[in-house]
Formats: sequence, C-alpha cells, structure tokens
Amino acid sequence: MYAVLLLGLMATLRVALATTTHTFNWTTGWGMYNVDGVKDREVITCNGEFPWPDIKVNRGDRIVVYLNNGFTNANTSLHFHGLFQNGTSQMDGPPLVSQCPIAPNDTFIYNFTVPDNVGSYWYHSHVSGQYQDGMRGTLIIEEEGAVPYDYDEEVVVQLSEWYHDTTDVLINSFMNLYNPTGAEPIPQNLIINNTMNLTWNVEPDTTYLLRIINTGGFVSQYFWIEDHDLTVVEVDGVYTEQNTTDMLYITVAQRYSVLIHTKNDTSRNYAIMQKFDDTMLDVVPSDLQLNATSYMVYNSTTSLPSENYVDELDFLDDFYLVPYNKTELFDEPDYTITVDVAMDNLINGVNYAFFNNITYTTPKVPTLLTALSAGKNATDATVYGSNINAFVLEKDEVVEIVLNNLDSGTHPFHLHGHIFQVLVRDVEYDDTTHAFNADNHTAFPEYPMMRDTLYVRPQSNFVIRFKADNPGVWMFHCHIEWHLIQGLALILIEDPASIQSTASQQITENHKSVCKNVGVPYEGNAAANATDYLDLTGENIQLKTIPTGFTKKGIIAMVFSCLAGVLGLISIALYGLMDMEHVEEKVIEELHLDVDKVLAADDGTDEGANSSAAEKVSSD
Ligand SMILES: *[C@@H]1O[C@H](CO)[C@@H](O)[C@H](O)[C@H]1NC(C)=O
Ligand SMILES: *[C@@H]1O[C@H](CO)[C@@H](O)[C@H](O)[C@H]1NC(C)=O
Ligand SMILES: *[C@@H]1O[C@H](CO)[C@@H](O)[C@H](O)[C@H]1NC(C)=O
Ligand SMILES: *[C@@H]1O[C@H](CO)[C@@H](O)[C@H](O)[C@H]1NC(C)=O
Ligand SMILES: *[C@@H]1O[C@H](CO)[C@@H](O)[C@H](O)[C@H]1NC(C)=O
Ligand SMILES: *[C@@H]1O[C@H](CO)[C@@H](O)[C@H](O)[C@H]1NC(C)=O
Ligand SMILES: *[C@@H]1O[C@H](CO)[C@@H](O)[C@H](O)[C@H]1NC(C)=O
Ligand SMILES: *[C@@H]1O[C@H](CO)[C@@H](O)[C@H](O)[C@H]1NC(C)=O
Ligand SMILES: *[C@@H]1O[C@H](CO)[C@@H](O)[C@H](O)[C@H]1NC(C)=O
Ligand SMILES: *[C@@H]1O[C@H](CO)[C@@H](O)[C@H](O)[C@H]1NC(C)=O
Ligand SMILES: *[C@@H]1O[C@H](CO)[C@@H](O)[C@H](O)[C@H]1NC(C)=O
Ligand SMILES: *[C@@H]1O[C@H](CO)[C@@H](O)[C@H](O)[C@H]1NC(C)=O
Ligand SMILES: [Cu+2]
Repeated sequence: MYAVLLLGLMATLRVALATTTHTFNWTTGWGMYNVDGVKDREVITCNGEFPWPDIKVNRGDRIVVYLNNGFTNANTSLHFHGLFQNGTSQMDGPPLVSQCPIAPNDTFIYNFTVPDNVGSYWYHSHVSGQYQDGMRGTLIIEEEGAVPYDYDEEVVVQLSEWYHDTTDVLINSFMNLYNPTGAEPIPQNLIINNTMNLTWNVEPDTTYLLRIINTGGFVSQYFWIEDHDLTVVEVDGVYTEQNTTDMLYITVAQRYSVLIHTKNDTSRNYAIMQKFDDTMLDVVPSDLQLNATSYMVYNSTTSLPSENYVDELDFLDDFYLVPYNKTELFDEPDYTITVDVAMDNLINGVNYAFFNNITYTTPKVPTLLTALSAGKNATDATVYGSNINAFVLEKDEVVEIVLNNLDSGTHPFHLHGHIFQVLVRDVEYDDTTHAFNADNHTAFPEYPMMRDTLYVRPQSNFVIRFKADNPGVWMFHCHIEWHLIQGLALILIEDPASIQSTASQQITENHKSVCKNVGVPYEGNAAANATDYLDLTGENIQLKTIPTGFTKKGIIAMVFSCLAGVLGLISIALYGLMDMEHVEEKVIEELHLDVDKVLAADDGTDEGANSSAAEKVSSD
C-alpha cells in the first residue's frame, strides 16, 4: 500500500516538475515607432517597448499574464488565439463575452495551462482594433517529437499589414455616415516581423521549419520565396500530411508551418515575397506597393535580389489538406446553425455587418458571467439577449455551422475554443450569391481539414463541423477587425451546466474586482437583471433599420449634401471614394436601391427627403 502511495506521489511530483509556470507582467502604453521605415507613428507598447514579446512554452505549461492597463482612456483585454481554454473560458479574452473589460490602471490576471494545444498560435488585444496598433505577439507551444517531420531549425515569422494612422482615427472615419458603403481603410504597407525589407540569414543544405503567422487585421497575403518549395506541415495548430507548394494564401489570424530545404549553392540570395490580396481593397491607390520584398540571404557579401515576379497566383488550397492524425468526418450534426452574412446601413447611415440581420451588440453583462449566474435559465438563449446571436449547445453534440456569404467580400471566420472540420468551401459564381444546398453539394472529405480560421469566398458559402466538448462561451466572428467592429459575430454558449459545476470556471476574485472597477455587473442577464433572468427590459439593441425606400433615399441624399460640405476636409482615398464621379451610383448600388427609380428621382417633394439634397441625387 505504501508502495502504491509512493508511486502515486512520485507521479504527481514528476508532473509537477515537468510543468513550468511562465509569468509575464505586461503594462500597455503608447510610444512613437517607425515600423515600416516610412513613417513615425504611435504604437501600443509592452512595458514601454515595441514589438510585444514572442512567447514559447511547452505543452502542459502554465501561463500567467498580469495585464496592466496603462492606457489613460481605453479599456483593454488579451485573447490567446487558437487555445482551447478547456475549463478556463474566462481566460479567453473577448470583453463582454468571457470577461469584464479591464479599466485603465487595473490588472487582469490571465492564468491557464496549455494541455491540449501544440503548434503556432498568437495573442492579441480583443478590444476595438488595438491589435492593429501593435498589441500582439506570437505564441509557440512545443512538445518534444510533436512535429512529425525532421528539420534542423525552427524560425517564426510574423506577417501583417500596416497603417500610418492609429486605429482610433481610422474607426472614426470608418464607422461614419460619410462612409456609407463601409469601405475599409486602406493600409500603407505589408510588414514582416514588424519591419520591412527583412533579412533572413540561412545556412546551406538545412531544413527550416518556418512558422508563418498572419497577425494582421484586414488583408490576406500571398506568400512565396523565389525558387524555393514550401512544404506545409501545420495549419492553425494542426499538423498535416505534407503538401508542397510554391505559394501560400494566408488570411489574417491564420498560421502555416512549412519546411524549407535550403540550397547547397551559396552564390546568390533569394526574394521573400508578400503580396496583398487586392480584391479585398475597395480601391487600390496608385502609390500602394502591392508586393513587398524581403531577403533570404545565403551570402551576405553578394547583392540582394530584386522583386520576384510571378505570372500566376497559384497557391495551395487548404481545403485539400489532410490532418496528420486523420480524424474521420464527424457524424451527422445534432444541431445545425445556418447564418447569412450581410452588410447594410442602419438608420444613422453607418454601415454594419450582420449574421441573420443581427449586428452583434454588446450585452450589459459578459455572456459567460450570465451563464454562470443564470442557474437553470442558462440553457435558455433568451437570457443572453436578443442582439448577440446567442446559440446554446448541448454537451458533446456535433454542431454544424452553415455560413452563406451574401456579401461580395472575402471573410476569414474564426471560432474560439475549437478547431473545426471543413466540409465544404464553395467556389465563387459570377456575380450571383449562392447559398449552401444540403441536397446538392460536393462530396464531404473523408478526413476533412481542421483549423480555427477559414475564409469564405465572395457570395459563396462554407460548412464546418465540431464537437461541443469544450464547456465555455465562445465567439465565432470575422477576423477582419473592421468587420468585427461592424458587428460580425455570434456567441456559442457551450454546455452551460458544466460551466456552472466546474470549479476552475468560477469567476476569480481578480476578475470580480476588474468588473467592479469598470462598473460592469458580474451577475445577471444581458440586461443586467439578476432577479428575473427572462426579463430583458433595458438590454442593448441595435439601431433601427432604414425602413422604406423613400427614407433610404433621404438618408443617401443627406449623405451627399453633407459630403459636399465636408469634402474639403476629408481624405477621399481613405473612404474608398476616389472616383467621385460615380460615388452616387456606388452608394445606390451598395445600398441595394432600385437605381433607375432613384436616379430618375422626382423633384424631392417625397416625404422625408430633404429637397435640395434630393436634387443633388438626381442632378448628376
Ligand atoms: C509588475 O510590474 C510593475 C511595474 O514594474 C510592478 O509595480 C508590479 O508590482 C509588478 N507586478 C507583479 C505581479 O509582479
Ligand atoms: C524598406 O524599403 C523601402 C523602399 O526602399 C523604404 O522606403 C523603407 O524605409 C524600408 N523600410 C525599412 C524598415 O527598412
Ligand atoms: C492611474 O493611476 C495614476 C497614479 O496612481 C493616477 O495619476 C491616474 O489618475 C490614474 N488614472 C486613472 C484613469 O484612474
Ligand atoms: C493560477 O491558478 C492556479 C490554479 O488555480 C493557482 O494555484 C494560482 O495561484 C493562480 N495564480 C495566480 C497568480 O493567480
Ligand atoms: C522574426 O522575429 C523573431 C523574433 O521576434 C525571430 O526569432 C525570427 O528569427 C525572425 N524571423 C526571421 C525570418 O527573421
Ligand atoms: C548538398 O551537400 C551535401 C553535403 O554537404 C550533399 O550530401 C548533398 O547531396 C548536396 N545536395 C545537392 C542537391 O547537391
Ligand atoms: C559570396 O559572394 C561573393 C561575391 O559574389 C563570392 O565571392 C563568394 O565566394 C560567395 N561566398 C560563398 C560562401 O558562396
Ligand atoms: C508587384 O506590384 C506591381 C504593382 O504594384 C505589379 O506591377 C507587379 O506585377 C507586382 N509583382 C508581382 C510579383 O506580382
Ligand atoms: C495538396 O493540395 C492540393 C491542392 O492544392 C491537392 O489537390 C492535393 O490533394 C493535396 N495533397 C496532399 C497530399 O495533401
Ligand atoms: C496524434 O495523436 C496522438 C494520440 O492522440 C498524439 O499523441 C499525437 O501527438 C498526435 N500527433 C499529431 C501530429 O497531431
Ligand atoms: C433578414 O431580413 C430580410 C429582409 O427583411 C428577410 O427577408 C430575411 O428572411 C431575414 N433573415 C433572417 C435569417 O431572419
Ligand atoms: C476538454 O476536456 C475534456 C475532458 O476534461 C475532454 O473530454 C475534451 O475533449 C476537451 N476538449 C477540447 C476541445 O480539448
Ligand atoms: Cu469580414
């Protein structure tokens, strides 16, 4: 008996010894940096420095981050992208989803282990565009022997786009009546490892595992290295069967690990290329460099290569990748969530993004804290509010999400707390929207690709499945930060009974105090009603839609008349309205109005329409 006890003790000890706690003490702030070598601007610093640190830990380790909000007038939070946070949903990061926002001068303690994730991840602020100002870093989780392929050296590389203005400034003009089409701000450059014109010194005849992480907030990038094969072995923390390609297409938030075997010949150097997916830009300014060149250097005494031209953007389609640990297609779903993605204007003229006509509007209590405090009512989606697209999932059920993109843009969707299988990613048709048809679709793969961020093509659709085996509150959202700000998110409340009954899911004392300091209740339904959870009186809801044709016209008319007044003051390129001659047509088209009717508009005596402005509509 003593022997058994001793053995048990030794086992415990071994686990304890093998597990390291990595403690970080980070304070946010602002500092002036010249990231792209072109312009000095304010960026978000970590303990006064930029960029934010890259983290490397081992599977099973504990990560503790003291995140001190050093901003004077903004809340903050941190999300660890791709981590399952199994049993620690409150450490996931999105404010008003899994935690209270952290007020200035306050500290949130992120405290969790990483038992279930191995591979390439990253962390970033989950508050209105802060990560695009630099509040982000890479996070690699290692495990001896986990990468099922041989390599000599591991190298991380971070890709992003870069703006010369801070996100605050950009949001003000983006979520604006004067930007009725919702044109996203155009970045100034593509950056790599928080710089440009990077030099990567390589050894000959060496196999590198290059972990490529797109920490950007908007555009997808093509990535290739002149005359070098890229052998994909990991996507989003999922090791795959090898697939060799010349070129990758990487959306924001996605990760690819590739094996690269260097040449024996050291007589010359090669171009590392990044290229904008310019189809995602509303306008392409003539001075925008669509492709950025960095250098793979074998020989530092010889010249650097020039840009590498390609005739065709022939990239690997991740749909066809096969996970190394082949997981069979999950069973028929127990629960199917079908969502339509659309962009439209609300009554204030601002362009929003919608899942099923609902633009995510923050509740008064973080959804996880509602789930923890709602008792038996936690299984009733009503308590989470009518404006967050709440779906309650049952323990271990197979969930399918069918996403129909009614919008003409590409969107990379990310699911927190899970990886998912990709059953369908439909092609793009010519200018017509097509929804997924359950009775007529391409065959589902036997061993579907699994990852945590997946793009949908314009006016097309995708179908994904996962198992609800991770109790918690998880966000599913477009990872284009502009679109998240426009409300393109839904919330999954997974197995609320288990959330309530698990000790590690209970709100920590630190979390409670963060809620108190920011003035957000930590109990109650979406309307902060902690006595009657089914009474949603006073909940936050979205603005009204534009009700009828004439009112729409009135709003557009108002936009035009105002535009005329402020044109001198605004940066036209920023709004994607370069081509002013056709701006009216563009707005009419984007607002889905009957063009003939509007252009042949009456003299402005219509109800609701301001007459001089309406004249402006019809006069051009
Ligand atoms: C974090 O650093 C700040 C500033 O140096 C210090 O005041 C604070 O005590 C530190 N917190 C922890 C938990 O180490
Ligand atoms: C990169 O090269 C461009 C073009 O030569 C230059 O304008 C820019 O300053 C460089 N940036 C850095 C960080 O070296
Ligand atoms: C934060 O703390 C500092 C020093 O204690 C104080 O001067 C400042 O007013 C505080 N700021 C806020 C927003 O509470
Ligand atoms: C982190 O969580 C562990 C497990 O609950 C706990 O023992 C430890 O004290 C926590 N650390 C901090 C800094 O809160
Ligand atoms: C990118 O930066 C990281 C450190 O932040 C470094 O370890 C890595 O080697 C760099 N990658 C390249 C290709 O230079
Ligand atoms: C490169 O050099 C190594 C020895 O350093 C040799 O084994 C290998 O065959 C060479 N590869 C090629 C393609 O020449
Ligand atoms: C590097 O390039 C220089 C200049 O072309 C050449 O003289 C030298 O031999 C090269 N070195 C190696 C190690 O290939
Ligand atoms: C790089 O961009 C320019 C336009 O900015 C384009 O003319 C050129 O073909 C691009 N190069 C590649 C490799 O696509
Ligand atoms: C590699 O990807 C291509 C699509 O780009 C696909 O046709 C092929 O089946 C894949 N092969 C493997 C082994 O994954
Ligand atoms: C494959 O699955 C086994 C058993 O679950 C696990 O130990 C291993 O790490 C997995 N390998 C990869 C590459 O995912
Ligand atoms: C969204 O609104 C449109 C127009 O009012 C309606 O036709 C459609 O059925 C709605 N979609 C959903 C999923 O509620
Ligand atoms: C979470 O942990 C439970 C066991 O505690 C396990 O059954 C489940 O598969 C885990 N989920 C994920 C997503 O790792
Ligand atoms: Cu999007």
